[in-house]
Amino acid sequence: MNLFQLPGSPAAEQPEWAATAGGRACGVVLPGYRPVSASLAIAPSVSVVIPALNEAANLPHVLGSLPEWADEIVLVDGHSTDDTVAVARRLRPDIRVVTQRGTGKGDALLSGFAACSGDIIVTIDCDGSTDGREIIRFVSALVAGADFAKGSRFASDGGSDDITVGRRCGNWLLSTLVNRMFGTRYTDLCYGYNAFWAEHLRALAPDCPGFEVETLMNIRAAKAGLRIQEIPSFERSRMHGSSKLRVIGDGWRILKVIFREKFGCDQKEHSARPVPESITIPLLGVAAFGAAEAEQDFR
Ligand SMILES: Nc1nc2c(ncn2[C@@H]2O[C@H](COP(=O)(O)OP(=O)(O)O)[C@@H](O)[C@H]2O)c(=O)[nH]1
Ligand SMILES: [Mg+2]
Repeated sequence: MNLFQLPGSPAAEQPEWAATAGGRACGVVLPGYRPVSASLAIAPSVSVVIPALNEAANLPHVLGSLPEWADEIVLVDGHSTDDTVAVARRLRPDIRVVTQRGTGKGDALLSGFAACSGDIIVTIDCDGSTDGREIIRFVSALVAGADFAKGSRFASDGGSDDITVGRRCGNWLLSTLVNRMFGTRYTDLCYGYNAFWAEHLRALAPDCPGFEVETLMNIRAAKAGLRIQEIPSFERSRMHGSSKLRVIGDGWRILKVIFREKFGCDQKEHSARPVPESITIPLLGVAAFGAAEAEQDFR
């Protein structure tokens, strides 16, 4: 069943509620709708940010899994020594390649966010473990009312072929710590698959260099009172190459960021933190119809 009016359809067939349905709809059928599934059309533009450090071999799979309705793909190269950039450009001539200034995944994401022009920003890894076909779940949750759609390998039908026993235990301990300290109900703290409205970049302010970036964003989303929805996601094994994460070193950085966010800085200081000049906060022209696919479990 069609739950929305697409441009070009006879006006008489448009259901009365169509112009007002959806939390952010504004009473008119806006240009730019595009169908993303049989029951969902969106108007907001979607940018996908992919941090990549020597991931040339994984790029065909990663780029091939992205939905064609994504407006912008931003690859953030971490000074790769393989042909990551050349392969990306060959596979997707329209891809935006950003070279990060510093090092680390957090630094890469910040560079990528600054280059995005979309209303919605999705982050996805470049190791072949995260499936671009799940992006619809994240976008559905956002257009249905969430501010921050947070991937989780441990919520309902999520899972992982990639995580080791040690990392699973560490993630559980750190998630439990954050939940106790910040009153959240996160099931997965350290996962790279997330999405949010670009207007919340200032609140999320991911100003850290390394793998602690997802933890920082999750904590700041909670501190800013954003509506957070966990999205079940399945993480497959990395396809080629090996993980850049060091369990002890990066675990320690994550622990430090948790305590810093609790005891080291107040909200006033945080919201005053500068955002790179090139981050734009686009005006939203959003309407969501038939977002039945999105779960309404705001955390
Ligand atoms: N640009 C950039 N990307 C990075 C850096 N470190 C990791 N990444 C990317 O971040 C993603 C997750 O890294 P990965 O090694 O798979 O970590 P894991 O999933 O936690 O084991 C991959 O796409 C990496 O290429 C970095 O310093 N710079
Ligand atoms: Mg990985």
